[in-house]
Amino acid sequence: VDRSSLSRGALIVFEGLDRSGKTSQSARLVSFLKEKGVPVEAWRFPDRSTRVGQMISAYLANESQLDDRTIHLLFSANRWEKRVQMESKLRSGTSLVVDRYSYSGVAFSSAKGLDIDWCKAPEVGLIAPDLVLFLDVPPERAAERGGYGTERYEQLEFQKKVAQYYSMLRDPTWEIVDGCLTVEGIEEKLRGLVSECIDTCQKGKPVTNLWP
Ligand code: 2DT
Repeated sequence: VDRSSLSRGALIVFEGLDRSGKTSQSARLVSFLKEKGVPVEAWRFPDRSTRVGQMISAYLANESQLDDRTIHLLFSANRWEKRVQMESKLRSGTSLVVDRYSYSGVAFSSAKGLDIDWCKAPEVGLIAPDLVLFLDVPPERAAERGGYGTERYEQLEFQKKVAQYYSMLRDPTWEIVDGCLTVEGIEEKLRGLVSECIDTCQKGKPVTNLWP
């Protein structure tokens, strides 16, 4: 028996439009898990700390121009450069709560007009999330929330397209959570879903790769 797989951590991903509450809910979830003594780390993509991440960051801030396929592959490379570390964290029992992952990669690039299967291809072989928490907020409602920033993509018309592509990416690992509930209401739902997921992973659910 491979005992290491009996206590692996869970890969939990947050997805949703800009201003859907991902970042604050993932922070609340991570503190909750830490208080319970669950080994957990908060991750996010893009990871702007790497050299690839710095190229992405400059692009998002409109400080550099890249064609749509080039930036798509950089976002993917930014996940690939973290894959080994991701797998070893999970196998050593640490759960990861990740703000955005491959679904953002595909939804945002295909919203620009790139072919969805072309967009999915470079993600094949990355670790598949055990749970995707999609915070569902209509684009119009998200736009009303304190306004967007100045980065690329933070515009209502574009966000509407992203929402359409997100809905094509739903798979059995997704839980759609109503992002218009109260902060506490959402938090409560997330806690239940995540505790169950961590439990299943501890009991030996295998680590698999994209796409499910
Ligand atoms: P944040 O505001 O969450 O840092 O997102 N994006 C993100 C992509 O286009 N492709 C990807 O693979 C990922 C992870 C979504 C920065 C923006 O980058 C977009 C918003």
